[in-house]
Amino acid sequence: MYYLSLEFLMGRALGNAILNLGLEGRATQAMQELGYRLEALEDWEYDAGLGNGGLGRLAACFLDSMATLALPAYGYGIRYEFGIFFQRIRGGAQVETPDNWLRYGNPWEVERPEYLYPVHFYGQVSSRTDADGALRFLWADTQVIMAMAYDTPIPGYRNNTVNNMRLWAAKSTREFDLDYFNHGDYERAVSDKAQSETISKVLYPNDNVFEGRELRLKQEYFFVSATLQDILRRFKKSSSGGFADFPDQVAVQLNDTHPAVAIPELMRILLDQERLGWEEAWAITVGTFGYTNHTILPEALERWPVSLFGYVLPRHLQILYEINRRFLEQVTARWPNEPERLRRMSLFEEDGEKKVRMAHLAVVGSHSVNGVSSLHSEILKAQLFRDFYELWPERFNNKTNGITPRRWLRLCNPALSRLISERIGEDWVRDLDQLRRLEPLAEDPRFRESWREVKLANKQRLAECVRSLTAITVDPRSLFDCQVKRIHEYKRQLLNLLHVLALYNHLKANPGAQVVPRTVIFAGKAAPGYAMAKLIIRLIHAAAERVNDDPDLDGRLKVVFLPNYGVSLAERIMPGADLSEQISTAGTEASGTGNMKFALNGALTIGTLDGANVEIREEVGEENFFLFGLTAAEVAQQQARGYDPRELFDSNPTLRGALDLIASGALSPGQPDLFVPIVAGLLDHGDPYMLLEDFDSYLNCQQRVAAAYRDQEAWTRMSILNVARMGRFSSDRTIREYADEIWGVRAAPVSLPPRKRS
Ligand code: 26W
Repeated sequence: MYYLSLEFLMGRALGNAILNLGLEGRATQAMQELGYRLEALEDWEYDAGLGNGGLGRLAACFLDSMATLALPAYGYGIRYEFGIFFQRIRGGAQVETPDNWLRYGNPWEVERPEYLYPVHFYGQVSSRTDADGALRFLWADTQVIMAMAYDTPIPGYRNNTVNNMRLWAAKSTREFDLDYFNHGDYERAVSDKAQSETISKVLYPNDNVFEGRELRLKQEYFFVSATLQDILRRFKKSSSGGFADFPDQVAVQLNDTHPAVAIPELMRILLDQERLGWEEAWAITVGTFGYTNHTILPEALERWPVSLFGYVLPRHLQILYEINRRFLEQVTARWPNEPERLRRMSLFEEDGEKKVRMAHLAVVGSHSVNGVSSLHSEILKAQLFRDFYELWPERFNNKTNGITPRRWLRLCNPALSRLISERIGEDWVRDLDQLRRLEPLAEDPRFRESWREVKLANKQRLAECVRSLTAITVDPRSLFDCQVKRIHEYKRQLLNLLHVLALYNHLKANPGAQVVPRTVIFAGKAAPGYAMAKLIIRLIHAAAERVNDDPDLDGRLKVVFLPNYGVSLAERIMPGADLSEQISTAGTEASGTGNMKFALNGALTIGTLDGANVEIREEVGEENFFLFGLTAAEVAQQQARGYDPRELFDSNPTLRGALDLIASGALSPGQPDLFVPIVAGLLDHGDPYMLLEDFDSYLNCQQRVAAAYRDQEAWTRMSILNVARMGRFSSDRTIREYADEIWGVRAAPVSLPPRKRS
């Protein structure tokens, strides 16, 4: 099984390796004897930040689960020299600096110069007829870049299995050395050589927005081409010849469309190199690939200009045309005389600049298409891929995301893990459904007391982290209200902020008000080119400045933005959270996985019926979940009808008060117009994510949250029940479903002979 992904957000490896290998006791002791704390040592490791957000972290959780389930599975991707940028805050604004994570070397990787493959770009295609009368295609005059393998071990949890993540680095070919002899320009020869190695230099920092850059297309093809050469080498080594059983021996999962060029690439290899006929090659290809969709946001869907695609990959463009011709023939056979349907389904978008629709390619070239939560998979069938679902209903399925309980509970929350294991043993680490056995303990006052003590200690740790990162002091007894994820309009950090400003106005108007003290914590990176997201970060800082410094509030409200959110910071935040903000407009968040990390660490969720929130609520019980807002169906209706945010603005004084605070310039002294685009986006540009529509419902819900928090016994009961019922959201469950229903792959457990004592 091969998991192809442009992103793997691994975070740190040391603690995870020690845990999975069962070396915690010995490693801790060894460090102690040397006069160190293991934790302090762990803090020196750079995060491997080779991803943006949810999709990249999901890939990392999947690798952990595949190894733990002893599946014969490989991760394949790119060894970026620079991962996701470091976020710093200067004057309340995001500043990006390069993540030079390899600066001091990387002890976890093994260089494999023996796995070195040529990858071709550009050039021309010519055709000729063979001696045997067959039409052959020749892709010539290409530029060649070498792909060199770097392997990182992926240890399973205490099962003697170590899988492999193979990442490719670009290396120039010797031809670049000979370049000098062609033009006699030594400096240019060296710079051309260096230029050719830029392919694996840097991760594109966009999350959920497509940018059609030539270098990005080259990255996608570079790693796909090297990976397929490696897969074919391994297949040929172990098979008895012939490709008939290729789909039985090989499963390739495409993590979104980013590696979808693998489809025409496998076709090219089978047709042009292995000389198979089209029909046979196509059956093998479709039988091999599965495609996972992770977003329906139109601006995130990959649509490459045909001119660019054909320039970089001319032979692949030809193959796409032929795939499309045959596909549309099939559509026509099923629905004669429906030109509109052909236009909708084509692999090529024809209005305006002609483009390749990578999502359509991925659906046509895969035997399985899945969404990442039940709601999202239904939306795929009913909307984004509706026509395709009518044609091939059997291809569509759901695989609700999950998270690895090793990193996201056992490793990041040792205190809670200890408390749990004291009562139900340690099997939950491998079998998260075991957490159910905590349910009766929710009624035990002494257990609840211990549960609260653990949470408080984790909040103290988080408060210390807040202080050291921001110099802001927060009270661990206040409600820790957390929204941490990429900054994006659809995730509605602004809605959260409107609540903060409404609270602020309320406290200013009612100085003696007895409210539940809150610490509202934000963290997340904005794509460097996403102006509105960056402005939202500035607004959060402006609000923090205003709120935190106001003596009238005497600590009843604090706002904090933690810089440089990533895997390691998440490991600090999740255990210390009371409230998890999962407030995207219904129908926009494919799944979410942060929602699962919070709930597994005992935070309660305030959320919409979006993504996996729906299933989390079903599992933990509606009485243990704070629900608000329109449903996805209501959002769609409302959008079809068209709605007027001004009306809501005029009729709701609380909302008006909060928005006026932003619009008046009061939060940005000296720059009165700074935040005007934010207010204009809501009032003048139609409020596409319906913040105003959900505002009232959200505020009411936050009041229910505060009321619930006052009753600490009841809150703790809910917290315990949330954790007890999270078993379904283990990525072990998710991976078992992929293995059984899509890949047809079974565990290959490793048993070692008993170790000799020395
Ligand atoms: C080409 C630019 C680009 C880059 C990344 C477009 C889209 C992406 C990703 C697909 C965005 C992403 O990370 N999606 C998230 O995937 C998670 C794992 O399935 C889900 O939990 C999140 O809801 C979804 O936003």
